[in-house]
Amino acid sequence: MKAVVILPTYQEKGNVERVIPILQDKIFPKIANYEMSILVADDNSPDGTAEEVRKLMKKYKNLNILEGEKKGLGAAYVRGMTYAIETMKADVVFEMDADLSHDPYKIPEFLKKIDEGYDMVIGTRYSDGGSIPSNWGLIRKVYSIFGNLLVRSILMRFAIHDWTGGFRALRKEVFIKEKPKLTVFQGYTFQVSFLHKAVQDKFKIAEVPIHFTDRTLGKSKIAPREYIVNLLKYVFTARFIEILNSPFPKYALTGFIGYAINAIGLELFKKHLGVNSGVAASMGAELSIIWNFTVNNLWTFSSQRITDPLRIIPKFIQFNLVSIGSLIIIGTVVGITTHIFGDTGIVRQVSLVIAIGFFVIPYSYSMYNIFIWKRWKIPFLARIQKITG
Ligand SMILES: Nc1nc2c(ncn2[C@@H]2O[C@H](COP(=O)(O)OP(=O)(O)O)[C@@H](O)[C@H]2O)c(=O)[nH]1
Ligand SMILES: [Mg+2]
Repeated sequence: MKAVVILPTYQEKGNVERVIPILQDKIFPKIANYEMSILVADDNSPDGTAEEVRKLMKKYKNLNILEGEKKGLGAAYVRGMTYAIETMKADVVFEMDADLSHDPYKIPEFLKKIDEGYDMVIGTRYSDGGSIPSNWGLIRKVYSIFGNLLVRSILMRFAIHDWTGGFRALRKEVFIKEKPKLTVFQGYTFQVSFLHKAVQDKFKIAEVPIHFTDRTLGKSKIAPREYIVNLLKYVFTARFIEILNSPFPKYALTGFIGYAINAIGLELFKKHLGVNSGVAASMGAELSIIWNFTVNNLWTFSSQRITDPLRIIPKFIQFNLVSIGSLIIIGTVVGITTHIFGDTGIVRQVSLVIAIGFFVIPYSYSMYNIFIWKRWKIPFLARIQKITG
């Protein structure tokens, strides 16, 4: 198997001089099962980075350089990975900063994960055994930690601890599959978008804890403001598209119609059956529950559809229990708000909307996904999920 370490460089003359000999003389000789090479992806650095690399190429024959226009980090990686895979015939490519922030001695650990069958290996600073530099100021640490936490939360992907880092190894299949989708975000956002696409496509991802060290030579190329704007743009848009493509819009439409069925049912049962309002409302509610269960089962969660007649009845009972939870939520919220703000029509209606929007929707959508149709596998709930059939 062939592995290529890609070093993107812009103005890193002093650093390539140091990192390349370490890789070639100290790391590569220790790796037996891979044929190792380096590809420097330089963007015509004015400081003579490329000349320095060409000098080293006389000594190291598996050192290569690919020069291009400066279009940002992501573009350099896309260009580098394409060249490494198509021309150098790499099976595995590494992303690694050239400024020695990433410890080259960790490379064998990444390859071990690849050997274990993982498709992509992520160096993580924010999990046990990893770290960011202790000499960073408080503000910088907070930015780094919270920025990363924000990405994890918006994308709702908590299993991966470090989204923004750039020390990674991946099989060529991952890049070949994701390359067509990597054209928009060319800067540092490349790291988040690339990883996100790989996660969406269910590539197997492993983590290796790393200690990130501050560079001692040269300057960081990151433009924080531009980076933050692009990053937020990416995570919000990507998450929005994920929600649109999820069962959520169907669930919302079904629930909205269910609400109308409940309201109309209440009036019709009262008028035609002559029952009192409480009974008519309950009948309307049950009709709406039957509607929600049927349509969600046939349409919203069609990929998890329950068809076995023996399972339908217990599932329907479970579904009713979940719905009772919604009723309790609505009763509690409306009860409390009318108690505090006065029992007027406007308070009742506003608090009903709040109860549904902020509590019932997250509650019922999660219950459906976790317990009824089981789209979400939650590790610590696995046993309860099993018991609930
Ligand atoms: N080819 C290329 N490399 C870049 C570009 N921007 C950053 N790099 C390289 O990417 C690596 C990480 O960049 P750095 O500025 O150290 O980012 P930081 O560690 O987040 O501050 C370094 O090796 C840089 O030289 C770019 O536009 N083109
Ligand atoms: Mg750096």
